[in-house]
Amino acid sequence: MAKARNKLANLLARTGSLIFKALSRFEDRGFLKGASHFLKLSLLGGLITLIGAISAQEPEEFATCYEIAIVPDVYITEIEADPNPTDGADSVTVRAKATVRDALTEGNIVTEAFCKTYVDSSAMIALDGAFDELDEFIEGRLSLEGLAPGTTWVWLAATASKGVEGVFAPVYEAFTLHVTEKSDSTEKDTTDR
Ligand SMILES: [Ca+2]
Repeated sequence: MAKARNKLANLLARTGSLIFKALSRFEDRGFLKGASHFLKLSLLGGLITLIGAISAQEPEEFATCYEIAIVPDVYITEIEADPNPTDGADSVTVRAKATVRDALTEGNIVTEAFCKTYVDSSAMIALDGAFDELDEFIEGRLSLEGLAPGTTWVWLAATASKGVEGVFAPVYEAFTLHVTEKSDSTEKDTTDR
């Protein structure tokens, strides 16, 4: 019974969208301007009520869509790349600050940090020598070989000792890197002449 009702609701929804499309086409072409608009709205209202009524009779088969908010275990802030723009460099140094979100959980510290581009990825180090605190200043180096001039992304992420790694973590923070060719003034002068 539930399945049949489901099917009916689906069929109605599909039929509704077909009629809706057909009426919209008329409307686009200037036919039945006011009429189709009115029809469309009342038809749509009716269908929604009907589909709602059919679906409402169905407490046993219940589907829920979750929108999951992905919250990082570690916030990455103060991101900078050197040099940026890259000015022909073959690699960049990436620095940032990593801070555990859940500072109230005892013993929660930043344990690892990573950075990556489309062409390279790297583990980052704690600038003070050890991952052992709630926040760490981190640094990594990324090769730019194979990256065409233009704007590209650098992603950074870090893990926490009391995080939920393996579920959604690490969550990467994106940062814009401007890949540019070397602007050599001497060379420019030569070409200009
Ligand atoms: Ca440290």
